[in-house]
Amino acid sequence: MTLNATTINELASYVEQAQLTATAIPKLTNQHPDLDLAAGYEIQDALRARVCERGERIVGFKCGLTSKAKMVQMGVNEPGYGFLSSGMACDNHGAIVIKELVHPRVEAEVALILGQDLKGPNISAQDVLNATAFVAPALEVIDSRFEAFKFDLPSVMADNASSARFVLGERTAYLPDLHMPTLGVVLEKNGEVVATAAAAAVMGHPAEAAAALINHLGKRDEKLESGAIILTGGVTEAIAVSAGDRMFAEVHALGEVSVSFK
Ligand code: OOG
Ligand code: MG
Repeated sequence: MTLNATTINELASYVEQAQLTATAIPKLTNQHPDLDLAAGYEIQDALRARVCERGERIVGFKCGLTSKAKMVQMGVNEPGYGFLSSGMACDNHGAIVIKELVHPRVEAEVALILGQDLKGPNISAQDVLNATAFVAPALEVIDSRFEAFKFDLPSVMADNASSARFVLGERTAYLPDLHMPTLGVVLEKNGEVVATAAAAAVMGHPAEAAAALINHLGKRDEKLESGAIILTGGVTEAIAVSAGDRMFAEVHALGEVSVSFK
């Protein structure tokens, strides 16, 4: 790790304030060029502790930058991971207050909900599927706190992988005959199709992304608990939204999910 504990805590507080006040800040590596990926995750851990101190619960984790479309859009070539807290969850077909966010973008994702605890580092996609109780269509609202939505991997992991809000559609019990890679995903903005993909866009299989997340956490001696929600990553590029917009996604065999912005 490249930064000392005091700096890690100060940066976690800086990012937290940017999140709470919906204020754009320069990416952290501008001021701290020695901030590496390990330090980025240390800041994310300190941020997680602060969110829990505020009374929120951790309800799951997310994978980010797991599809080619997302990596190309953001100019990054490796996935990253973040936590999902109770305050980020929004009702399906509900509304999000846009003033609480800096410059939100919406992604269509496949969510998995575990029915058993899982701990890495040697978890396979098949292990994930064996432990999966439910699947659901999801919309993730990401909101980089960094100016112009521009960052590098250490900065974005310090900002909890741009996590802001998420919406789950109805959960379906996961049955092993569901072939996830060929599930079609259609993302619409205000009734117009804006992006399409198959779930295989995420590392060939969304469970591969979930396994990578669990192995990442396992290396840090953390497990995912039964009931945890896993967002496996946007299957297409993220779509910018403003007040009045409604985003809708349908995932074949899983159903629909929508959210509007006011
Ligand atoms: C990082 C988070 C990406 C995804 O699903 O790929 C993400 C970002 O693009 O700001 O959530
Ligand atoms: Mg995402």
